[in-house]
Amino acid sequence: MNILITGVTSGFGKQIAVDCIKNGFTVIGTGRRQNKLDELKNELGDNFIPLCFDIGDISATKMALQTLPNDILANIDVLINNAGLALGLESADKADISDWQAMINTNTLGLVNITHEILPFMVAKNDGYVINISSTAGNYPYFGANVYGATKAFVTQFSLNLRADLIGKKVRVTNIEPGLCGGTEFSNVRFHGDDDRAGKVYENVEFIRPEDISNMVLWLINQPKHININRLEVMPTAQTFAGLTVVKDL
Ligand code: NDP
Ligand code: 8X3
Repeated sequence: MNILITGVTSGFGKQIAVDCIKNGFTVIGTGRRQNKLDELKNELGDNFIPLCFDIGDISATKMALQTLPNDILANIDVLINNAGLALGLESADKADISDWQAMINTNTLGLVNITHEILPFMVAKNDGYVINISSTAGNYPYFGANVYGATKAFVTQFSLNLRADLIGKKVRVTNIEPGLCGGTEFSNVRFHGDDDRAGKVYENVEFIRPEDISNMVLWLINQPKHININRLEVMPTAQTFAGLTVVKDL
């Protein structure tokens, strides 16, 4: 089985890549950091094919995919659209426009571009699986999530619309919507390298771990092909839906 995972240089993507290799799959793993991809190649061996490119850059994405042997590119069994990021947690009026643009480029345009490259091969084979990593931030608003949450709402609706388009085809689509997950670089990236602030997000909380997300992905992949899990929303037990805030004497 050939699995293309975007964003394997840390977090969920890395854990999913490690577990997929353990299960005997061939993993095509992407990211922008060549050194991290090299480390993974050393660790994971021949069944790991690294591809270094910025997913927000459509021509770089196309060029990277074209370096794959034809029999692999045309035979991706599972595409896991995981690469993504949040930048900033300011209210919209104080946010940095370049942060917003980077999130849109990566989380929505990047995801759409690579899906557009791979999906026709799956449809031609009448076999395939697209797993998109969205977020609870796409389902519920919270302070400072402004554009990040909006990009994830896009991912969720894109997943559901892909399912609608793929009626009559044996190509499955699942949208995974996690809440608070630690053990990744997510908050370090969100806070632009302020690791102390990032660490505080996870203090005294039993958060979801990359292993939990990877287990879910393997469970999904192992479901019989006549079943499509449309969406999987998962939070730590310690987290629940946002309350509706009321400010008195406004
Ligand atoms: P990490 O920051 O640990 O991993 C993100 C991965 O995405 C890295 O491998 C990074 O690689 C890659 N990536 C980011 N931007 C780009 C880009 N422009 N081009 C190519 N690759 C890119 O975060 P997580 O593992 O936590 O996050 C993975 C996904 O899960 C994201 O989509 C995130 O939004 C989502 N998510 C995370 C949650 C959490 O609480 N952690 C909860 C819900 C969803 P590199 O830097 O090498 O390019
Ligand atoms: C990541 C989870 O709650 O930080 O998507 O938005 S959250």
